[in-house]
Amino acid sequence: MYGLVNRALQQLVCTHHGTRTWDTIRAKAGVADEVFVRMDSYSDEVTHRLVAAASEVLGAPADELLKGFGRYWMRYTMVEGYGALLSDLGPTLHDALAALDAMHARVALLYPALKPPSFRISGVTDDRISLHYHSERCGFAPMIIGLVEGLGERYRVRVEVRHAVAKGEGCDHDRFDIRILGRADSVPDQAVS
Ligand code: 1DX
Repeated sequence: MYGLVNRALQQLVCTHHGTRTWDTIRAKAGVADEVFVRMDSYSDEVTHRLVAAASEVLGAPADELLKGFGRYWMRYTMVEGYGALLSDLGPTLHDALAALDAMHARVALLYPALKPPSFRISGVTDDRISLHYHSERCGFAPMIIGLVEGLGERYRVRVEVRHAVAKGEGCDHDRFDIRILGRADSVPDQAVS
């Protein structure tokens, strides 16, 4: 994956736990890079090893870290100058989820080494959406939960995301069942941290 992903992970850990903790994680993961180059390609293994090491060092399940990383990615890419890509996904969360492939197609025009995941929606009602996630990659499903929660923050709606079907359980992709619980205005900000 593009170095941007590992940069985001580094930034997330450094912000919450400091650079010394990051160095411990990096050493445990056996990753020599002190910085990641945004537009260089790295093996997915680097990201997986960093998440596994972070899980050990921080004493948090890897799935939880990936979920938090998904939420963080939405804010990080905004701040790092990719906001425009994410700002015209449409007026509602439904629209945004339906527009993810088009968004990735635009990113891939700019960054040809991108191996974008693919998303499809089904079962749409006013407050429910199923999101089908196809990817060449394995192990990132928990991050998708956080990404959808992060999109929810963007649209100021409270969402509940359930990993309904995991890839491999007789299915070639993951499915997430999303429920929109209401406007986010009334939520205490623990939902944002
Ligand atoms: F629901 O692949 C909302 O490298 C979602 O299965 C999901 O193949 C938003 F400059 C710039 C660059 C760079 C911008 F080239 C990426 F470096 C991409 C910014 C997407 C914002 C996908 C990152 C493929 C790298 C992938 C989990 C798991 C997708 C990460 C989340 C908006 C992004 O992203 C999987 C790669 C961007 C860029 C967004 C992703 C690669 C997503 C989402 N992906 C690189």
